[in-house]
Amino acid sequence: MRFTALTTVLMASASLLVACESTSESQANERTEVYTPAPTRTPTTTTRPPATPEPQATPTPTSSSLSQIIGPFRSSGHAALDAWRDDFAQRAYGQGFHVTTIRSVLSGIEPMSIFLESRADIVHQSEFSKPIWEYLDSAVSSSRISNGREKLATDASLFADLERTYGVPGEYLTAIWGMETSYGQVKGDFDAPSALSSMATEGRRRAFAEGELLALMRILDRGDAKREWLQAGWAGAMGHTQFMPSTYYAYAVDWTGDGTIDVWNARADALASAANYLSKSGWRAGEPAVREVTLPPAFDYSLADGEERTIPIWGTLGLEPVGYTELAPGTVNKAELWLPAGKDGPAFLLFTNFRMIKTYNRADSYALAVSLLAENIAGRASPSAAWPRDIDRLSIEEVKVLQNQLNQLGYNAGVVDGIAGRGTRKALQNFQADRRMMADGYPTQRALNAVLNGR
Ligand SMILES: [Ca+2]
Repeated sequence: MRFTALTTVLMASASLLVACESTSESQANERTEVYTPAPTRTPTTTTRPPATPEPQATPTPTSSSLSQIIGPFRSSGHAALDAWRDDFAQRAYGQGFHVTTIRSVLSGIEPMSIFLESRADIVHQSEFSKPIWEYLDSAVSSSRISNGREKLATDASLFADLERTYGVPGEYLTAIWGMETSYGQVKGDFDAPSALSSMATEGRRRAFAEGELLALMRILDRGDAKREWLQAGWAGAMGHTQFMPSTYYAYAVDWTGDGTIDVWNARADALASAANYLSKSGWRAGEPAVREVTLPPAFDYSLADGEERTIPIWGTLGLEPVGYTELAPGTVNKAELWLPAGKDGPAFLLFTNFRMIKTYNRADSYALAVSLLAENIAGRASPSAAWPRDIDRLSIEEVKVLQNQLNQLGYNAGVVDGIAGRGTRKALQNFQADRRMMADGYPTQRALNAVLNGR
């Protein structure tokens, strides 16, 4: 989701979501609400001025008098969390937040073991060891597609209004909703202040977590939400479309017009907020995110190199659209060719809107899942080409060997982490191209052998 630091959390958040989804059906607790169409309404919060904390009337108090003003807090039972809270509360006060706001956010926090007994790395690694087709099998499952079609039909007038206002089609909003929370079934029932406070106490992402806690204070000061609503996934992402507090503060809107932005229970508020966020990030109305293509025989796979080229160039190179009459709508200028599973799998042109989805979560696999889910929800079966499920993939340890060897040979595969991301694939492609090999950059046993023999 969105910008820099947040994306990392959401990558982790999405991976946990995927990892947990099969066991989380019992969390289903979606409230039903009636959506009343309001075609001419502008969301009310877009015009509301940002709440700036009012300066405190008193001169800067000393540290001991500060703790008298703010505290004391009742112990959370975790000494490090308590110590961090005392310090952070004083700093929040120094930034001008009211004591009542600070106490509202921080009083009832509880330690969360996922941060304070560090288990997050295990979750992180399991996603990246999965081939993309296994990730897509669960992310774009047939049940998620059929549920998405149902949601799109049920709220047809809402989605039409949102597309008119923000330019984002209903199938994409539905797909993000499905990816983030399985259409509101798995929103997370952690207390957001507890999650972010535990993250801050753990320390590695303290500045980020504290920034998100300050955003929660601003949200309460502005009157958008109530303290007891602030439930989140384990990493602090909130509601139907899993907004981090700072994203909520900057982009969430009150579509229902009741004066609150209830992304937890009012799906119309949450979906409008996601649409507003994508729109403000630069979503291009009338354009897709991806389009599947076929490549001609003897294609130069080194052209799938992350570089954008114009649509006419791709046409000249022999790319053909799959399921459409043209490679891209006329308004599209440039696209990147991506072969997620190398030459033997589906090929896609990626457009600007693919990058917009990556503001939600910067993983290419996530953006592809949203795009394919959207296509399928809209009734267009995609992809049409099969994934190379029997290909001789590399284990995490073998990818490390590949990365290390590429680095030694002078191809910059980056950090040796066992994750074959864009950097590793580009390095492998350059190695292959220099030796006039088929240069798709997909890390197979054959590719590893070539690199090991290529010194
Ligand atoms: Ca509302």
